[in-house]
Amino acid sequence: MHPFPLVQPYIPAQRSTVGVTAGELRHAARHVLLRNWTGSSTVPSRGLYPHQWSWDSAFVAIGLRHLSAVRAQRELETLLAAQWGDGRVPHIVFNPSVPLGAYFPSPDFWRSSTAGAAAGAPSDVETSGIVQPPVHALAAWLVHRADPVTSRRRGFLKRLYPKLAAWHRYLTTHRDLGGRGLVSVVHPWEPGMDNSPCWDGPLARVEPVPAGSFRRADLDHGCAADRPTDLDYCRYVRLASDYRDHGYDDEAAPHPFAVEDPGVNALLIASEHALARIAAEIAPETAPGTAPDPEDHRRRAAELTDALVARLWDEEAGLFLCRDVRSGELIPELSAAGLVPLVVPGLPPRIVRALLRTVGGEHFGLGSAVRLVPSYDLRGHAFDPCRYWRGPAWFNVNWLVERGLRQYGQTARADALRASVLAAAASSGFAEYVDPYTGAARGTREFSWTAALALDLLARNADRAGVRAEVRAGLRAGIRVRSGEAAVG
Ligand code: 2M8
Repeated sequence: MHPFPLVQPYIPAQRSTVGVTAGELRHAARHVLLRNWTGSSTVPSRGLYPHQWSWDSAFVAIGLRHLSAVRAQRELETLLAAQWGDGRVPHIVFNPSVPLGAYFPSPDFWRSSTAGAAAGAPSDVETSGIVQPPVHALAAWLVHRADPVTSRRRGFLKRLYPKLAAWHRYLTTHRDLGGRGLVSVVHPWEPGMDNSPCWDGPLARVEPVPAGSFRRADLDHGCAADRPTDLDYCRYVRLASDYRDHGYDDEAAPHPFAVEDPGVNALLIASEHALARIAAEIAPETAPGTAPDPEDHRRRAAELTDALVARLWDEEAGLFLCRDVRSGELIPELSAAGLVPLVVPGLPPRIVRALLRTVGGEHFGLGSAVRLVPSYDLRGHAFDPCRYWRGPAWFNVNWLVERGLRQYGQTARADALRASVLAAAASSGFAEYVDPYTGAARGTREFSWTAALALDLLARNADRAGVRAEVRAGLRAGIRVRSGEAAVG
């Protein structure tokens, strides 16, 4: 019996317009990144997201390094130039030439340079006041590895190291709201999985601002059925404006929404390991007695890993869950964030075995019901294959899981996932996200991290013919192309 009963035959005559060969895909991805480059950084998408986003830029840099080491370095340098004095890296850096109405919440909502002044917000650039997952040290290390000569010549790591270390310090000190050694997020936009069903419970406690008190810009570009609801937005706005009105001061702000998220904490751990490598790399260029100690970062990574397991591992679910810091309870929703810790090296073997079972089991279905990891439980009460982070498959999440599978020796599964990611990126026109069952494109198209991470996966195998064969096999096995739309089985 065929292992993937949902698979439809691939019809070569109807191949997608971006092409299916590795060369064609690389070419198309490069064009997306060129179009979305502003001169100093990359927008996630020209229409829906016309500024610089924090974790988007980290993923973009990981792909850009295969095109231009200097551009990849600049992507991260531009973001970190907007870092606040308290160490936080804001989730959006606003481009002053973009009209205020193009994105909501705009700079006049966040008012970072005034409301955030006491927390050290820069005065020469406007930013948001919340953060996103700390993928940056991992990205910086990967960018360096792509061209160490140029990196050393530009002093890239030496300049970035203190900023990245301060960023991690902000998270581990100001954001340990649960007091147990893990970072809390204080807004659903912070973990990057904006309207995951995991937030429904904690968010229900938040008093929404009156409907009509602001104007959403996202619906000018996206389909309302794919985006968060108006009520979600009224609560997002309440949380962000209360934080702002407390000067973005974590000690003063009430933070009614405080959640320990396994994705955010796992990425912090992976980035601490990267910081250890960066510290070792720059040590010879640093004045004696002032060199950073890689061991500090390894120790912090180990402590965070222990806390992650102690606080968020759920044996029965076979998955890491989110913890609502305000109620003290684990949140009983299965989200792809719980699989992200696969990127953490050195997890206890029983946990790795359980995660590997869960990713292919009935809730995430990888390799059986679906070919890409969905963002949320396929069997969950809130599952929706189209709506934002409530079910669709996202490319950054799948890139992380691919990396995790490979790290834990699951080469064949990682190869299959890579082929599916590449096939879906090609057939969806580098969509922001796709329906995990059909592969139909959702959200915006020509999305930067989709293109960047496709480039990275293409580059991982030096054997171009091998990659081409894999992409073809993925398409043949899992993609149905009809009227310009593709379907992943
Ligand atoms: C989405 O989030 C922004 C708010 O930050 C939005 O919906 O307007 C999320 O998918 C987030 O993870 C991503 O970084 C951002 C830009 O791509 O869009």
